[in-house]
Amino acid sequence: MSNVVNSEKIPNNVDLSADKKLQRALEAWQPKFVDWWKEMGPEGFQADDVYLRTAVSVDSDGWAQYDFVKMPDYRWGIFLADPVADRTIGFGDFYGQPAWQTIPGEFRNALRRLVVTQGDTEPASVEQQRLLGQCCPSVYDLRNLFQVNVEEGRHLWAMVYLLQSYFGRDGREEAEGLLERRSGNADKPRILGAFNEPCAHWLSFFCFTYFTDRDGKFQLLALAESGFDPLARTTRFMLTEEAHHMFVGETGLTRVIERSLELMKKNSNEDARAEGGIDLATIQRYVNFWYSVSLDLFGGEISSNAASYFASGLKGRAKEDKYEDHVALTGFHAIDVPVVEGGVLKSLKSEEVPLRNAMNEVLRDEYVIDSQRGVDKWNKLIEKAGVPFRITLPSRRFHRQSGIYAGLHFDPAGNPISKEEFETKKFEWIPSPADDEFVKSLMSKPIYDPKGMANWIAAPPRGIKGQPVDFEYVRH
Ligand code: BYC
Ligand code: FE
Ligand code: FE
Repeated sequence: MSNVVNSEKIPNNVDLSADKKLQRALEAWQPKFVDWWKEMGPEGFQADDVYLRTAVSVDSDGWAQYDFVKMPDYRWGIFLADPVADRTIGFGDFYGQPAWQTIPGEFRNALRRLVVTQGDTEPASVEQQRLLGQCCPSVYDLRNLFQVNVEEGRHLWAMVYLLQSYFGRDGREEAEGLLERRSGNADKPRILGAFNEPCAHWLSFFCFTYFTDRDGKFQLLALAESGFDPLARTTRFMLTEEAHHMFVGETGLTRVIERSLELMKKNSNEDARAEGGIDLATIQRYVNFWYSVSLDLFGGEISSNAASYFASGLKGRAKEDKYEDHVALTGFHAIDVPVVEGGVLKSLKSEEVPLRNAMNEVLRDEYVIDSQRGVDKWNKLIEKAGVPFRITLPSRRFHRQSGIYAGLHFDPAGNPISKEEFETKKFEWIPSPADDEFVKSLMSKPIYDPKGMANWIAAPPRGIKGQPVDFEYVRH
């Protein structure tokens, strides 16, 4: 196991004190990060004691410590999963060669771009979520929000460590840039679409952590295969934390649905909204929205960028081991390509795309399957309650802003429709401003009493780390 140093300014298991130049650069970035956190992190809770887990090692049993901490004092550290002895590159043109401990010059730009794109999403999500504490459904949920936030902060540290140690001056500039862009800001937006969307209430938060953090899971799995070993090791450890973020999303949506079903039973018209809950049709619209913007995060269906990332050994497929052919120079992947004539979408045509160019789509396929799992569980609950409604994931063509379906119009089943039809029906399918207002109105009074639980959500079955559900997780 690698040595962990928790006594230094920056906790780490990378022997930071042996590299004074790097240590100084990171220690110079640290106060800027804390300033960013105070400005853009959870608003109104910076002085509170919060019951948080902190990564303190990469030991599979006991990697985290739980204790009360004020968020600006959180010990954001740099942890890389333990090295695999004699690791070789698992895919692409360099298949079988020793993994790289430094960056081959010709891949420097591509790799920097991947690391910056990954890094940019982490602070972006904290910015998107910064006001949610002020409309929280319970102290338990408030704590989970902050847990996700501080860990996204640590993920930013993970990428900044790579930038500062392997990319010289460019890396230092990129590290500054990561603190300068702002989610949703027209002049200096975050890089990827979904990370500029407002996340104004907890229904969006749960959809975000279910769908958007799940893109994180798959992108991290793909980067964990990287031939650049420090990137592989850092993303492998990030995945340990990621599981909790998706847990928050999945159980959050489960509890909203449970409560909705209870409220429907109470109401003579089975109207959950009339009882101060969120009806299933509204939940479906938020699922449609966050799922579709998260599908965009996988990049274009046919992508020469993806092909060259794979060829160069920079970014593989999730769980590359389970594939037989790691070179992927001969295979094809069928993609339904739009046939557009005179600006009008005529039909879809299945095209065999060379596998390397379809790597974004291969990863998206895995994501679609993984996303369906939670949906199936929700539908079991709904079925058990005797309610005929079913939650569905829309077609991957629906409401896309990037890739081959962007700019075209499809219904949730994936049938091509006209722009006019889409405009007429869109608020049956994605949330309207009125939906946002309604959902926000349910959350106008935050619950800061540990014994309380908002009316629109069921209580969780258990608390955190053996504590009761009504434990005072945040001393506000
Ligand atoms: N929005 O070849 P294409 C997470 C750009 S989430 C805006 O299709 P490529 C987290 C693209 O940059 C995981 N622009 O794309 C979750 C390119 O621009 P240029 C984040 C987009 O390069 C929750 C052009 O469109 N990690 O960790 O194959 C909370 C066409 O490029 C978008 C990563 O993303 C978009 N959605 O793939 C906290 C991993 N999509 O070249 C954290 C690193 C594409 O024309 N990134 N573009 O200027 C990558 O692997 C790739 O960059 C992408 C895009 C998969 C994102
Ligand atoms: Fe993250
Ligand atoms: Fe996450």
